[in-house]
Amino acid sequence: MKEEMLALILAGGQGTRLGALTSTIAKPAVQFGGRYRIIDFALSNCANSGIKNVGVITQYQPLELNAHVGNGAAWGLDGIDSGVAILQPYSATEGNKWFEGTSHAIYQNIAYIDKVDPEYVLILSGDHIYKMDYDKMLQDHKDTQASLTVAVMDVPLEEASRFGIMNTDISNRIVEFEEKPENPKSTKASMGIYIFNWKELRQILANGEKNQVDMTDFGKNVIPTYLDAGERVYAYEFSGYWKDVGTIESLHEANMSYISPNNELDSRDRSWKIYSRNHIAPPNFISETARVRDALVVDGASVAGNVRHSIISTNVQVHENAEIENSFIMTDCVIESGAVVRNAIIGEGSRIGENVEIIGSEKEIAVVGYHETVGVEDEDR
Ligand code: ADQ
Ligand code: ADP
Repeated sequence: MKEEMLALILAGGQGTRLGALTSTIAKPAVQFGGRYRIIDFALSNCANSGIKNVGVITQYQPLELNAHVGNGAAWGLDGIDSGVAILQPYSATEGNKWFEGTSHAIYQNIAYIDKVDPEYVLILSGDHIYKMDYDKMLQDHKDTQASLTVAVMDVPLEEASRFGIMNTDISNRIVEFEEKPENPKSTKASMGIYIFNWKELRQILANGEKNQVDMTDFGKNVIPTYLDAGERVYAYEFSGYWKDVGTIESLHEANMSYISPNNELDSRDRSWKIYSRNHIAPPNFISETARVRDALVVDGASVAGNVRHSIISTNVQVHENAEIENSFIMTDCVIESGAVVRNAIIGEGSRIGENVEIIGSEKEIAVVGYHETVGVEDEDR
């Protein structure tokens, strides 16, 4: 089976900066927007861009992610000529060899990629919130006859040192690239989204292994190697909404900005839908005592308390006199009477007891992990 472009989603990083929210769940499987998980954005972009085969490279806490992605049916990726493969690290003969970095993770999956036999590979991160047509990027890659195309965005100078930063010439050819520079000289940032000609990348990764040259990471090793070799490396400029939700604050901010129907992501755009595994739940119920403003309330929720500028996910209960403000409440939580939740993220299945206060600030968002019970008397459980 010959495929033009295979997408590989890197979904294995540990995500330590998300603290309690990634203690048992890989970052791409963390919930978003009341009905999604973060990886839905990359998977939906693939489906909407006409990509048929997607490999999801996992490593850390993959259980929830595997269950969520399943056979890919939710994204229409379960056809005769399409599919999603969950790629897990396996024990090599010399011991347990886990994926070390982004390009090493690709190297470990050469057998799978060869089986699909694509002309091009599209490398994506599983933890970005955005909508992007990868087919346009592929067109650009072909037009410039590039060996490698890197999607780029302009970022604020004070954030530039978190990214791969580059300089380009007038034709958008990358002439300089530095991974997370201390003193960035430009604001053109890599989005960690790459299109490679597979044969070439395969060769470079294999040579690295053979000659014991470090080829662990795309930003640190592979891109500089391409540039040193004089390969045609081009920038593909992206200008829409794009958010790397790697920290609690950025995850909170992305969720809060998602509430408005006129959000920057344009989440109600019907020409580019975001799909997810469908959990059927009864209609949400808003009781007579409830006061709900500026909020997303998802199926199965029942609200009797006060909710303002927040996301109430599937099957959440907000009891009478509970108050929720500027917060993201994940699925299956119970917020009991008199509890106050403000500037917070409450993880799946948690219970906030009567009159308990979970209060953060815009700068320091309060977090409750998964299936936690806060301040509930023993006899109530
Ligand atoms: P970072 O985001 O810092 O920079 P990194 O954390 O190494 O890159 O990983 C990117 C993605 O790959 C993440 O989704 C991560 O979870 C996943 N990942 C990492 N190691 C993995 C492994 N061994 N197996 C499977 N998945 C793995 C990168 C680029 C920068 C660019 C930013 C944009 O290096 O140049 O600016 O992305 O966000
Ligand atoms: P099913 O896939 O049949 O719904 P699960 O046991 O996986 O079965 O999940 C059911 C529960 O999962 C529901 O109570 C629902 O609240 C919750 N759930 C988990 N993740 C999500 C999500 N991302 N969006 C909506 N509901 C979710």
